[in-house]
Amino acid sequence: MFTDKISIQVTAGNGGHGIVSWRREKYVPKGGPAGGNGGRGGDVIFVANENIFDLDAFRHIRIIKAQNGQSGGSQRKRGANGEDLIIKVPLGTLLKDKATGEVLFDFTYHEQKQIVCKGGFGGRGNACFATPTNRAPNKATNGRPGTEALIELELKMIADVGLVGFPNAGKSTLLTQVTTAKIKTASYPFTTLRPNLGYIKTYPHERGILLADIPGIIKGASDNKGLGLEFLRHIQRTQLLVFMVDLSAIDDRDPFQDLLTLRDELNKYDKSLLEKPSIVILNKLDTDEAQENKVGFHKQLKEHNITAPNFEICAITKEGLPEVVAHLKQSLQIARLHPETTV
Ligand SMILES: Nc1nc2c(ncn2[C@@H]2O[C@H](COP(=O)(O)OP(=O)(O)O)[C@@H](O)[C@H]2O)c(=O)[nH]1
Ligand SMILES: [Mg+2]
Repeated sequence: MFTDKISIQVTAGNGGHGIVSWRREKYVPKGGPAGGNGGRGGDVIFVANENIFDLDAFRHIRIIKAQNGQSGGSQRKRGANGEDLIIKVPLGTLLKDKATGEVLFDFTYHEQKQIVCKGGFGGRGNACFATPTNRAPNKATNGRPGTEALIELELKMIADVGLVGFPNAGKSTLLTQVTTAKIKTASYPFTTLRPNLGYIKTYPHERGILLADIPGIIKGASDNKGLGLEFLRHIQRTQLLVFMVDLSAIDDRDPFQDLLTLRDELNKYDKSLLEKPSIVILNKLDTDEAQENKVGFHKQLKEHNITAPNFEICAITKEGLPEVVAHLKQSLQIARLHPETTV
């Protein structure tokens, strides 16, 4: 579970001003006061929507402002109200006061509505101020400003794909290359480590794919070496695992042994992890070493009866990545249609 956060300044519309105006009609020499009232400012209303799955729509929005009410007109005409601004958010969104961190609203069901900022009342025109003793008031009031708030939207997201691999396998590079929307996350509470996340937006009203790089998966992770356990816990909730190996075998590593070690660590922590759908990514195919190692690697995959689909890529040049992303999309679509079949 990862937390995505976005800060936004929200402002409701101001009320329109009332005006001073006088009746001017043919054959009516002394026209009375006829200045209309201003319209009400629009509210900013947040509504939960079950067809939205992330905060991606807010990624580049810093300010949300509803329409102002219009000023009053002559002949007692009332100014038009500002339109309310409806903002859709995914279920599970927390709306917080940015300054205090206090949770103001918690969106839990479809179409749940909250007025977050209230539009200002319109001002009054001079027609409103006429009294028996003052039939020609030369007075109108201004509309009231809409309320404002600096808010934070917070959404917990479950990683769909867990990326496991030794340091330098190219996990961060892969995430950067496939990411279409940057998720801003908090650090883990007990460390300064930030999970390395990639989010692939598929279609506007479809859940995208959240990939989480699970650092700390090294030999001994299941004994909690290198903060392994916390990350392994994240892996349990994912739908699909990506084992990433550096086929160039720098530092005299053995890529296939790396794969076995990764699988072994997962297995030691929770046997069911290896039953999850998974793929194997062979990275750094641009290097001569990888070209040499790949034949042996495939042979050993067969010998060990590891049937997970495998992909040869070069994360740096993006070669092979479209195929990986297409596979992830397809597998997750199936997993989401049949949630009971995955762990
Ligand atoms: N030649 C080559 N180098 C790569 C490739 N992908 C990643 N690297 C390099 O490998 C190093 C480690 O990559 P990084 O993404 O930080 O690995 P991580 O530790 O698994 O996150 C970096 O210097 C990358 O530039 C690749 O496809 N080819
Ligand atoms: Mg990294």
